[in-house]
Amino acid sequence: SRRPIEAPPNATWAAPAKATSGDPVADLREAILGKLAYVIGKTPATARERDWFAATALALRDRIVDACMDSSAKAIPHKRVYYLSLEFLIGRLLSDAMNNLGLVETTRAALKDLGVDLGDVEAAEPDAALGNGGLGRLAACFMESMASLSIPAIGYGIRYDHGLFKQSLEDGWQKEAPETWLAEGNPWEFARPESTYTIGFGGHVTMSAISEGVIRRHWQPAETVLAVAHDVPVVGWRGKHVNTLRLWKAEAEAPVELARFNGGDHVGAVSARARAEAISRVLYPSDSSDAGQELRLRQEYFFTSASLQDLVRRHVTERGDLRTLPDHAAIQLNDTHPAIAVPELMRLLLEDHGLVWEDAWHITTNTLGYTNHTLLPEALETWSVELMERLLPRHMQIIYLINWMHLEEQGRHGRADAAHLASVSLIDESHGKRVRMGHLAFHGARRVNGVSALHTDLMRSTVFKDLHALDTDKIVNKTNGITFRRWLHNANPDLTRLAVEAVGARVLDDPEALQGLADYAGDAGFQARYAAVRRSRKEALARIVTDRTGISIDPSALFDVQIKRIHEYKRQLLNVVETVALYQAIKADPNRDWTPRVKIFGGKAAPSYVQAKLIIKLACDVAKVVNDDPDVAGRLKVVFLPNYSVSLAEAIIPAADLSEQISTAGMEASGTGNMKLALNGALTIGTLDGANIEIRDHVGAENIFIFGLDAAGVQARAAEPGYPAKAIAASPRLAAALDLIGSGGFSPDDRSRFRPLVDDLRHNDRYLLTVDFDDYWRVQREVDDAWNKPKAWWRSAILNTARMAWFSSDRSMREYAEEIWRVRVG
Ligand code: T68
Repeated sequence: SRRPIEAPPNATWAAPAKATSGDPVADLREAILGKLAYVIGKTPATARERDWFAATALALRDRIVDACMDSSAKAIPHKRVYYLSLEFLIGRLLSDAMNNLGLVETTRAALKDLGVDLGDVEAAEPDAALGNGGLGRLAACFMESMASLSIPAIGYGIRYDHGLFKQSLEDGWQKEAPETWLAEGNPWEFARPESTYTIGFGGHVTMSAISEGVIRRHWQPAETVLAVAHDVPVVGWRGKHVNTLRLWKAEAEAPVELARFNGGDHVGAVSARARAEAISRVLYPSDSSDAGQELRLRQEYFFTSASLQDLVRRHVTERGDLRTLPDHAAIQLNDTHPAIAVPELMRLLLEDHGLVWEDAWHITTNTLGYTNHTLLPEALETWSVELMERLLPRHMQIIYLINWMHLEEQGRHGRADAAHLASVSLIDESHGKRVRMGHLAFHGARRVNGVSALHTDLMRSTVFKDLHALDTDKIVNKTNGITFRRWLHNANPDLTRLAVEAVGARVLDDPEALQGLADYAGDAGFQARYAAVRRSRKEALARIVTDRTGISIDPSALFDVQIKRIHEYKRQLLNVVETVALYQAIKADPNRDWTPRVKIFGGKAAPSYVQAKLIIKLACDVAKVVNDDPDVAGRLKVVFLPNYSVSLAEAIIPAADLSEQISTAGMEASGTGNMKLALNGALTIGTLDGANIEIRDHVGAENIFIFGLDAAGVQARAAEPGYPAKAIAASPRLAAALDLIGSGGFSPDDRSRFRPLVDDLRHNDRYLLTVDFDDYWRVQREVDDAWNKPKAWWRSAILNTARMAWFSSDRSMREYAEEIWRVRVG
């Protein structure tokens, strides 16, 4: 069943990386020229930026391979982490690679010798947008931190041909176009056709008696697809350790059905191939699950099965006995997308390796861990039993058996009342039979974690309450983190230089050393330099804004930033309504000394999320009116930057003065953008939600702007009938802003355009925007005042940078390693 082996498209035949001239710049320059000539087939005269990028990446990849061969990683590690994630939002890799190898200046100089600017080359790298948002970016940060901490790890995911769609704004309406990051190949990856696995779908289950009284079941899939490995090396800080991100590409067993082709059916001859390859064609663009779509379940099973087959094969090769799998492998499920791993690992152990049920269950439940990222009911994955039976009949049998034993166990412990059984069952029978993937992952895992302290508490008290009661040690908290190499060193080299000058170079190796910056928070000279760094990043962002939107913004204004997926619970609409209220207030009292602000928005909406797209349109329509109104000139500007991405985030975050983290309390599991912005010295305006609470605890309540209801307050208020009407009646300012929006004040061409948004707020307001509005307004005016006291403002900003040290993903990974994976660090 192996596919025919072709030469990998990205094979390299150039000279070995270890050149010997003794001059690192000359060596790298020659290496780049060699790649340009012999891999890309171009001369410096004909090379485009994209060619220089590919040549540079290939030359650096050789260095990574050298680091890999040099490192002790050659020896079989005692235990490996396998991080299964349907998304890895890695963005660009060149600056990570250069920085972690200590080759930024060497590369800059080598390219300069060739008349090429490093910045242009970096800009020519397409973002690998293999994820939607926080969950996918978290996986990328974790991979970098594991490599930096020398935790042996393999990340497993899908090599999507098309990552997250490109967003454009046509007259303020979001339009989606396919993303094509692989159009010119991927110089970072190694195709590994020798690591190819067969993945089955559909069919039926047969039985055979293997000895007296022992029956084995065998799945006979109706359809098979190949999963072909493509490896991207992930190099850690100072090149000490290299891990692998293994992404699976779907291929057909037969590239063409020759008989059909010869019979004249030229299209039909490749239809099976198209169906197979569809699995790794596109990333699902929704950041809450696309309920029930068959292709989505095929993607989930495809990459989970390939990954488990791969790691089981590796374990058998290295250790022989599968019974020791829990000692040598920790498999982490990033959300429920790979939760089918529970029955799949059971199936592999039972059917392919002949283990008995009890042993297989022991191995499974001592190897798997599950991370939950949401409690929103509509985002909790379930699959209809009907679809599962059709696509994965053997897995459905195994799930039923697991569930049967699980419920029997409840009976034995005297917990057999119907309500309890219905609540802990892996099958939801309330509206048709559906498999609850969260329950399945929970039951199959040794540890289950939330991603912030509040979120973990809410897991225990809400969605997983009854499962939690069965084993109160199972749920643990692992607050998210971000890699400082990407989000401080690479995104903000000037600030990093300042930190190094203040507290020493060890800040590069130890995020905790950033704390030392606190000593300089009140120092006027340091404040001036810190502010100058911010100023230069704001000027750079202003150029990008003008380039991409035609809007000119003043770098001396307060840059107020909300960048994240567009979602009602994240409440971009609250920010827009406050913008409208501010616009009205300035127009009513133009002579007051208003604090100049630029409101900057960025983010994509799921293509089918009508309400979210209307919020984008509203932000754009408000921007048009506000930016053209001479009455507010110099005080208020509004910008919606199109096509928000990892690389755009790297430009926006160092330029932000204010970070908007304003979700309805209890709804944002953690947030990680909040951490990136605070690390770069933006002050947060936010609710007591997700990791905001822990950020406040670290930076100090006097260095953050908190407003609104807390999670308990939200629960209580949401139960009061008619709360939006009451809140609007009590707030003339809110009422006026809603009236203006609802009556077409920003949409003269279609006066009823925004009625659906306003009507929803008046009559429904699931996210309690109306209830939090007045407090948000009040605290925004505190922000205005604070901005006018620069000494105190910069002191707070510097303290934010210093005290965000704990939010390094190195800390997160250490905690996972010790408390979930039981794997050695370093
Ligand atoms: C985010 N979740 C959380 N989901 O919203 C955020 N979902 O609070 C948290 O900080 C982050 O995860 C990391 O823990 C997501 O980003 C998705 O992207 C997603 C994608 C597909 C299906 C469901």
